[in-house]
Amino acid sequence: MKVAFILPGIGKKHNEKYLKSWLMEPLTIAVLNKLLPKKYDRVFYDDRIENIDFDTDADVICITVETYTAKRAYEIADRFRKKKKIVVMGGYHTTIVPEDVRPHCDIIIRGNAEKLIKQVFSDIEKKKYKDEYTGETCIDYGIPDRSIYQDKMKRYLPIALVETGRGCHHNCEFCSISAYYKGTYHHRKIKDIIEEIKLTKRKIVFFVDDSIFSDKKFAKELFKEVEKLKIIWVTQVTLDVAVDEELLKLMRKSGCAMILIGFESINPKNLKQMNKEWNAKLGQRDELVEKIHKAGISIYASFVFGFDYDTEESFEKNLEFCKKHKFFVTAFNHLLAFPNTNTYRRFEKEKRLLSPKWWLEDNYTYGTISYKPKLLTTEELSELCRQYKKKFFRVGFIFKRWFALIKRNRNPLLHCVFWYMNLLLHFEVDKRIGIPVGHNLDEEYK
Ligand code: B12
Ligand code: SF4
Repeated sequence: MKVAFILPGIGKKHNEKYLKSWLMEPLTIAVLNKLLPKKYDRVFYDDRIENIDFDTDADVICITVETYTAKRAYEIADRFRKKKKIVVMGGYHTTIVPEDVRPHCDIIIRGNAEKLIKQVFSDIEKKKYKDEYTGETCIDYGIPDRSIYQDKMKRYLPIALVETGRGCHHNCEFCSISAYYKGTYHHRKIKDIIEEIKLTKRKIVFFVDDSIFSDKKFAKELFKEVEKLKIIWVTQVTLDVAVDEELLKLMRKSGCAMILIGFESINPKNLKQMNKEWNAKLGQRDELVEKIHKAGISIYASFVFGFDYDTEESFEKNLEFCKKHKFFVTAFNHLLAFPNTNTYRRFEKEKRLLSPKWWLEDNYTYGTISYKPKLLTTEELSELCRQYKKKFFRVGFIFKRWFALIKRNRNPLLHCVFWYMNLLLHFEVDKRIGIPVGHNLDEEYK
């Protein structure tokens, strides 16, 4: 039996390449490749960079589905099903909104695949499979098998993606992690993580965890081991990281160069509404940021606009905050009602969803606001996000922030990352807006 793994792309504008900053190695596929029993043949198509062979001799098609890639995933699935292939779908969107995915596949996998895959494929072989399987949270896969995309490595950004754990102990209203993992957290074995990093041979590692110190004891032990590898690493954490000085010190010593922090909003009323008021209660935000900077760690500050108390002034205030702290990079994104999150349910109740299945709309493009904001119009919200991103990525401000980085951290590799990311994002602001989500990518690589 032969299996084809497919990572669907979001879409891209006609005659333009897929966004470079989205082209990271597909860790999900390496993990699934590891979990699939060795006896099966396999092939992988990365829809972001190559044509899918719809005439493949694979018997089973495994597609990973995120909300943004769902439309494209369904199109691919429908074509394979016409050819009588068995289509299996899994991933975030599948787990969170199975009813959306069900009509497009033969088997739906909800949750983690670790404890299921063997069973599913054995059932397929016996032609006695169920149409739905639910996996419990489990992250015990040993070391992911990247050999399936080794030939494509040059096309991806030169950063290794590694998981240390899954889930997050918080429950923010808008978050898909919270909808998937429901406030739980599980971590891997430290020896597997270290072995994996060594095998990737990369000097920059992105720990893709959403909250790397949900288990502090584990995190501290991990960082002591990572220190021996002499790598630089980046990750995503919550602002409370600044409260524990020992943790910060261990992070820095082990090579942590940058952390993405979801500040989301600096307005306490917004934070309360999104169930993230703990963020504001930690203490003075400015002091916490300074503590992190003082530890030599840079910040990728992530903000989301469009909450109920946001006006144009919120953008200005946020930019002031960014100017004050000269962040490494920022994201000024608009709020999105991801399906089955509490934000989605609230908007549904308040009749504010402009399109309940925005991700499937024909004319849905990246940057389109799919709900009614309270104090801004949809056009204003979209345009303000664009304008303020532009302001942040102005060349003059990039230089100012670089001078601040020189004082904070002198690692030359990090300075290369700084310029690479800032220039890339400087040029990508307008490129992102209007990307047709689910746009048929088939013809474009020929
Ligand atoms: C790394 C990452 C990125 C990277 C690269 C992503 C990539 N595809 O290569 C970058 C930074 C570029 C990125 C960008 C974006 N991302 Co992102 N990203 C992640 C992150 C942090 C890790 C993904 C990962 O590798 N996980 C590890 C793997 C092993 O876990 P997994 O995918 O869940 O797979 C397991 C199961 O779900 C299941 N499974 C998954 N697929 C399948 C398929 C089959 C057939 C089977 C059987 C099982 C199965 O089995 C696996 C093992 O148990 C996740 C959050 C997270 N922690 O997972 C967000 C996440 C996936 N991203 C998200 C979003 C929204 C985006 C953006 C749209 C953000 C934006 N506004 O621009 C873009 C879209 C880019 C794109 N799709 O091309 C959301 C998706 C939410 C949703 N409802 O779909 C997530 C969940 C983050 C969040 N906080 O909500 N992202
Ligand atoms: S802290 Fe981050 S990952 Fe955790 S629930 Fe909130 S937004 Fe999601």
